[in-house]
Amino acid sequence: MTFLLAVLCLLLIAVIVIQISRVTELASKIRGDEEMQLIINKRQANLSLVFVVLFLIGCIASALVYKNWMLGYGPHKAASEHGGSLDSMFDITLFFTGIVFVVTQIALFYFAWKYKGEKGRTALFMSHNNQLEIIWTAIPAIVMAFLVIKGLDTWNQVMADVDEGEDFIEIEATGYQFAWAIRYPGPDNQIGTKNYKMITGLNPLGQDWTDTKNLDDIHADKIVLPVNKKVRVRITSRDVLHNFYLPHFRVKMDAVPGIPTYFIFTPTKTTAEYREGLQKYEQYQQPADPSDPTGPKMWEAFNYELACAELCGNGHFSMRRIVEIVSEDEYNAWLSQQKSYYLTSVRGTDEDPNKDKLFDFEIKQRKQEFTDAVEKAISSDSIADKTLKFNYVNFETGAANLTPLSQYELDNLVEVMNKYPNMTIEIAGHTDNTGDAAQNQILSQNRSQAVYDYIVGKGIAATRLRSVGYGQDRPIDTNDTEAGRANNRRTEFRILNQSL
Ligand SMILES: [Cu+2]
Repeated sequence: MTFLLAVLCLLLIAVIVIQISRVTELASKIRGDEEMQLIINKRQANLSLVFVVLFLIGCIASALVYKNWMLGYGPHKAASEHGGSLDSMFDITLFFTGIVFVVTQIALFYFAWKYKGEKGRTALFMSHNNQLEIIWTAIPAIVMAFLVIKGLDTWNQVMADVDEGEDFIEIEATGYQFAWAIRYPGPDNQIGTKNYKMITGLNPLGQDWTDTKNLDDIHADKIVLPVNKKVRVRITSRDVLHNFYLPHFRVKMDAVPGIPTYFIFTPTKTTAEYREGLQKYEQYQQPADPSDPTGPKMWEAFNYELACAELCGNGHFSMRRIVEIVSEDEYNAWLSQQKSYYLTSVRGTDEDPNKDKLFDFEIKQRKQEFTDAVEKAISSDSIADKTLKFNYVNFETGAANLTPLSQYELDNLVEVMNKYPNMTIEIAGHTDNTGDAAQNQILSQNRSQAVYDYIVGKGIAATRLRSVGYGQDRPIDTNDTEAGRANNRRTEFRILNQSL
């Protein structure tokens, strides 16, 4: 309906314009061309005066109406330490260019009106005027020099790198089509090295897993930072040009494949504080989602955001990421929940170069788990609870040779048996149902014997343990799936007796 009305209006305006031009044509026939031209000159000259007045009023009015939506004004004062200096630079430039803008617009249309074509008026011939040329060269030169020098000074302050020994958080943002990969350094506060040649599906950034700095690095799905703490962002790209843009912090830097860039900033307002600032303005009282009038208001739904400011392809828009500025405590709480990407996604896979060794913290962690489980089994009365599975004892396929990593868990058992000198145990081997049952029986017996031998070899009296092979007779899971069969292939020990 609105569309139809708009089309009708346009049609009517077209008809009026055509009619007026016809009337003018007829009038010029009656009055003669020259006289008609003078009338048109006068009319156009007056219209240009009307135009400049309406235009300047429009400029000022729109600036006032949209002031509270624009960065740098109203509630959108910079939320970072350096942001204010960029904003004031912007304001100073706007002040000078604003003056020039208003004066030149007025002069342009005023002169068009004043020197409109009139009967008997001829153009003035002036070859040059030194004084005028000096004035219009000198004034812009002085203003420009001032703006450039002040701009350079601001630029140098904003782009300064961190000083040595300074306390800061370093994170890394890698742009790719079409998202940002955000990496935190983890507890060691150091971002690990990477190499684009190492990029795989499992290793999206090409981190070098032989570099221990990488092992605790975190891949986060948003940027969370503590307020009033200096942040250094390493900015890179994996494919095409992107641009790391945090509008509310006045942070903007190209992400260039092959050329690492950086930006340093200190957030000074938490997300909650920024929302409070918006709350004071009536523009932000509208519902954030127009189709849900009772939902959160615009100020409540506000979030800082990371955008890509380079047109990088058809999914460019989807590079938006949420940025949260929180208190130091909230930041630490969030950080402690984040998991190392290596340990959660790469550890133990074929891409893990450290597959055949255990890290100290893993040895400690597994020992803690083991002793906790044994303590629990000791204090329980049920036979089922007293049966414990070796989680990390493994054999070579089809054989009874212990893998080197099995020793850690067996050493834990030796330690427990030394702690409880009266404890006696049964070691039980189990297989899945693939292959021949009699063969499986022998294999399970040999495997439990291998564990027995290891423990006795560590000085535990042979009378305190016995080894049994149960073959495939006691599955704890289905033998129809690979996962189930893997569960059934196991070595267990059962606490027969202990004196505390
Ligand atoms: Cu992009």
